[in-house]
Amino acid sequence: MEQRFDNFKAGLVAVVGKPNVGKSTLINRYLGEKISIISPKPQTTRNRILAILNQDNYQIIFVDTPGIHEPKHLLGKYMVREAESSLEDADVILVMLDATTGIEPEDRHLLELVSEYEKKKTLAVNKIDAINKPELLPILDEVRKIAEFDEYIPISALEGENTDLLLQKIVEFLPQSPPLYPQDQLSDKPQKFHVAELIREKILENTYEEIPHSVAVVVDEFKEREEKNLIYIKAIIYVERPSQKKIIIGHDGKMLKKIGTKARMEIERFLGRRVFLDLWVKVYEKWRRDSMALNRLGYK
Ligand SMILES: Nc1nc2c(ncn2[C@@H]2O[C@H](COP(=O)(O)OP(=O)(O)OP(=O)(O)O)[C@@H](O)[C@H]2O)c(=O)[nH]1
Ligand SMILES: [Mg+2]
Repeated sequence: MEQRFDNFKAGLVAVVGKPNVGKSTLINRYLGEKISIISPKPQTTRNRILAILNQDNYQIIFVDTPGIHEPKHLLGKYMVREAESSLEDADVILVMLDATTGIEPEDRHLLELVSEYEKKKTLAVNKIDAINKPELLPILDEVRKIAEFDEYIPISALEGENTDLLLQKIVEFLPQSPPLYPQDQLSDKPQKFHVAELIREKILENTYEEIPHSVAVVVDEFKEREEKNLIYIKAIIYVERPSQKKIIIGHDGKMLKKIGTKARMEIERFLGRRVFLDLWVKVYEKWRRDSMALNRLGYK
């Protein structure tokens, strides 16, 4: 029987904010899946990723975006462009702030930018689990001087405080529309993308300083091995310098093994299949500053 969508709502919700405010944490909470990787390091998300929440009477297409910052190289420029362009297509704009840092220049820039859009806008001040409640008021006062929102909601994406209320407001703001994507689809990215990201997440968890930012991961092969009932995945980890390659491989290959084991476990959970993960590390000098390299590594 053909489904009717008389009372259905659907639309794009751009989730924007400076790096590390908790955009991906919030979206994963709503989806109940790790659609986007998360880390305590800023600039974790690098691509615009659609995460699709399907319910009986609505479909929210969350647009997870890279944190908006002052770019220092071509990769950074690409990331900020991905984030800012998501505002154009959005039906609803959700700006996130971090209650623990207050309003910084990057937040101010973004607030000024979104104030130019005549769309439904919600402000979420995140990480309220980590502050004393009186610290919220000065943040909201400062926001009001720069931009006006339809809703102001303090939340904790980590602990789920007020996240239901925020979701309810987002649904209210959605336009009447039939679903925009098939209702069994969770993301706009292929499985290979999510696999590469899960590997990158494990690298972010185990490396420091410049390395997390210098790493790109590409899945080279993704093959069904029916005789063994598993999926063979070959992935290349690109770094910018031989010294970084040495650190990622580690003494006797121990670091790469640790990254590989942790990544494999998450990938198996994500795919619901057994996986053989074959990891290689290669040096690709200055890839973050090279437009051809960015294209080849999936930033296009
Ligand atoms: N205390 C606290 N920490 C949070 C909360 N939400 C997210 N975090 C933490 O903040 C860090 C960044 O979270 P992400 O979800 O990766 O942030 P993001 O905005 O997607 O960051 P980018 O992708 O770099 O732009 C992680 O360590 C999260 O665990 C929260 O509500 N409370
Ligand atoms: Mg993110």
